Amino acid sequence: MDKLIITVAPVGAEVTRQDNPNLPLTPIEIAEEAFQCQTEGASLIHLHVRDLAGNATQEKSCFQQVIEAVKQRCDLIVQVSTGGAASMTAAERIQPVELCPEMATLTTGTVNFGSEIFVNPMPVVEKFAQAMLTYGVKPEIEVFDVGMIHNALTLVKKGLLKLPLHFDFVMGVSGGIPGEPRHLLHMVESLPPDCTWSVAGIGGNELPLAVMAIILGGHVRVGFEDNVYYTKNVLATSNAQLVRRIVRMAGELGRPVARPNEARGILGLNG
Ligand code: KMH
Ligand code: ZN
Repeated sequence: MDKLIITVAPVGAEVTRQDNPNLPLTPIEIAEEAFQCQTEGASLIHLHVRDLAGNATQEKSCFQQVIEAVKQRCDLIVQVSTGGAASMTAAERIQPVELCPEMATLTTGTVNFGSEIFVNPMPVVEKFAQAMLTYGVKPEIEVFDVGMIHNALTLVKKGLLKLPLHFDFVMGVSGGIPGEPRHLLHMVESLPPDCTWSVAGIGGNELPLAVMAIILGGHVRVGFEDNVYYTKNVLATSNAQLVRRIVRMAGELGRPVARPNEARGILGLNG
């Protein structure tokens, strides 16, 4: 089993300070949180960013500022979101890929997203995949439902994605696949050999699915984008607190945690 890669998603496009007052929003705050999370054991940061008014944006210059601030404070693998917010256009969402980050997300299908629709028709997904090839960015396939795995494998056949792929199973979104163990097992069993995967459980799904991933040889994503609570009705004090708990549980379960450069090796990012 590989060492455990812990991804932190410290701020999503939808989460607000009303949900958790400890949410980092500015470049300095996100970079400080990144540093604290790396100190605790994270090796990858999944990034959404905000404009000066605190609104979600995919503006390249805003991403650049945050990426520079993060890189000054720590060595985490930077993965930009191309999902953005459900209301954004594809042209808006793809912008940060042009900054040539180490990784970017690629959602391979459309899904209901609460009361909205997260729109990803295949021609758009193909365009995003082509952009990632052009800019030398490793995709993380964001899977909100099981058909998205098969869509990704179709893109492999078309030469737009390369094996082995890294998948992230986002489980428990209202409209997507529920966060039940049997669904995680089915998705893991649907992957081609040598692919890697992580799980991002939404809300109360975060911790049980993380424990399953630790046991099964997958990897784990935590953070305020997915879950703002530490336990039921108790808000997390920071993203780092959520990372620390996963490190502790991995230790109890005998799974060593990967440092950023070890995670780069596992994900094939070295050169
Ligand atoms: N905010 C969601 C609509 C991603 O980052 O790639 C999409 C999302 C996925 O968060
Ligand atoms: Zn995201």
